[in-house]
Amino acid sequence: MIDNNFSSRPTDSLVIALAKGRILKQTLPLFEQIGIVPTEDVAHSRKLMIATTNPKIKLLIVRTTDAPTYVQYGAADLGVSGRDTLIEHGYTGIFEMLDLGIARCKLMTAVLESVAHLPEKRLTVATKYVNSARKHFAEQGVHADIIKLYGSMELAPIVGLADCIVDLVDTGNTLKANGLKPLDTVLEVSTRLIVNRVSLKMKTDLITQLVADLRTVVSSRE
Ligand code: PRT
Ligand code: MG
Repeated sequence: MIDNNFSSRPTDSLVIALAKGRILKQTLPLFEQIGIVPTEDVAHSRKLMIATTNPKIKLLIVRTTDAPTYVQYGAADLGVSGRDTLIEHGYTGIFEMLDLGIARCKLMTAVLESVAHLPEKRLTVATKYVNSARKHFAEQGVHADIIKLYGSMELAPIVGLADCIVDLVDTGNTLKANGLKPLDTVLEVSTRLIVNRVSLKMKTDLITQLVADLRTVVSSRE
């Protein structure tokens, strides 16, 4: 059991884990509106722990799939992560506080354009989203062997590795460019603000205020 050792941590400051890439790009403008601006250029800096204009708040810049893990173990009090990633992680030690409404997309099944519908046999499915895919096909009563891939999922049906893939779709251009088409929606995805369960107890006032401020910004955008 990992000791989070919260007793020796300052209760008057917060560490927030932010996923690199599109989530980071879309989160920074929200944070800016509540007075949290990184003191250096996050996109170009090699630093992974970055101070902000709010002396109580530091940012950790992490891999997309690692954000929930930093929050789970209390290395970060809060985090920003896609619902896709959170469901794969399983929400252990984590509460979801707010839907930030950014980086929206869908987790979908997809097949070669020439395929009219999924064959009625045991399927081979390639995906990075093993848990979501397994649950989806179980709910449909379809036997599916899942092959875990870490990227370039679109290749799998082309080279005969899988009958179908489960991947994120936004405009659909990536599927189309590879001769694939989307079939069913597995999950509606957007980016969520998450909190470590112990941090929420120890730093209730700071966290409640931050969530309230962000909620105001998010609802003013809807
Ligand atoms: O580097 P990594 O493999 O982790 O992912 P990435 O660099 O593609 O994305 P990143 O790290 O910037 O953010 C990933 C998170 O953004 C996901 O966990 C989602 O919550 C969210 N998100 C929203 C997306 C997309 N939209 C999205 N379209 N993440 C990835 N995509 C990719 C998708 O995987 C596919 O390759 O974009 C392609 C499809 O886009 P369209 O527009 O061609 O359909
Ligand atoms: Mg990336």
